[in-house]
Amino acid sequence: MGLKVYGAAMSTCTARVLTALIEKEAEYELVPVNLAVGEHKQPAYLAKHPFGQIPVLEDDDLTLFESRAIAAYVSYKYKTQGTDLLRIGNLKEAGLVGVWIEVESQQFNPAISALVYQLVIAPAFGRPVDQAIIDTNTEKLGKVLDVYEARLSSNKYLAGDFFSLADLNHLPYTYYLMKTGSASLINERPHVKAWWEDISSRPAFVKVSENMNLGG
Ligand code: GS8
Repeated sequence: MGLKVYGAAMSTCTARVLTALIEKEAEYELVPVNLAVGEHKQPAYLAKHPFGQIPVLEDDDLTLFESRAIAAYVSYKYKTQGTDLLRIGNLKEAGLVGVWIEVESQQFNPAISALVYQLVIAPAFGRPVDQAIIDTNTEKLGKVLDVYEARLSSNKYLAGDFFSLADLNHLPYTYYLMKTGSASLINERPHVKAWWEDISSRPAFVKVSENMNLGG
C-alpha cells in the first residue's frame, strides 16, 4: 500500500508534507479532509490525529501527525532517492539541519503563522482582523529575519551551502506572506530575498503551490 496524506492542498502544513514527498520522488495519494464541515473533529479522524488537525500520514500500519515530523520521516524512508533533505551521511551537516529545523519551528513559525492568519486567512473567511497582533508579529518576524539575513550572507541556504528540510519547512507560510503587503519583510533583506526566490522556484514547490489558493 502506498503513502496516504490526509489533508487539504491549500493548507500550509499539508503543503509542507507534499513538497517533501515530491522532493523525495515518493508516490503518495492526497486524501482530502473537509475542514469546512468539521471532518477533522469527527471520531474517525480523531483516531488518526488526537488533536484533530491536518495533515496525517499513513504508511501501511503506521500513522503519523505533525507536518515537520512527517517530512523528516519521509526523508529518512527515502534516503537513497530524491533530494538529500537531512544530510544523513554527514554528522556535522545533519546537526546544522537540525538546528535550523528548530529555528523555523520555534522562532519563525510563531510570528509568520500569526501574520498569515491576520493578513490572509481571517479576511478570506470574513473573520475579524487584529492590528495589534499584526504589529507585534511584524516586529518579531523582522528580528528573526535579521538573523536570517546575516546567516544567508555567508551561506547559500540556512544549514550550509545545500538545500535541506530546514529551508523547505519555510515554504508554505512564506508563500502566503509574499501575497501581502508584508512581503517587504522578505524583499527588503537582499540575502533573504535571493534565498526565497531560489527555494520557492524549485519544481516540487512550484507544483504544490499551484493548489495553494487561500485568499485568492
Ligand atoms: C499544525 C497543524 C495545523 O495547524 C503541524 O502539522 O505542523 N504543528 C502542526 N493544521 C491546521 C491547518 S494549517 O495548515 C489545522 O488543521 N487547522 C484546523 C484546526 O486546528 O481545527
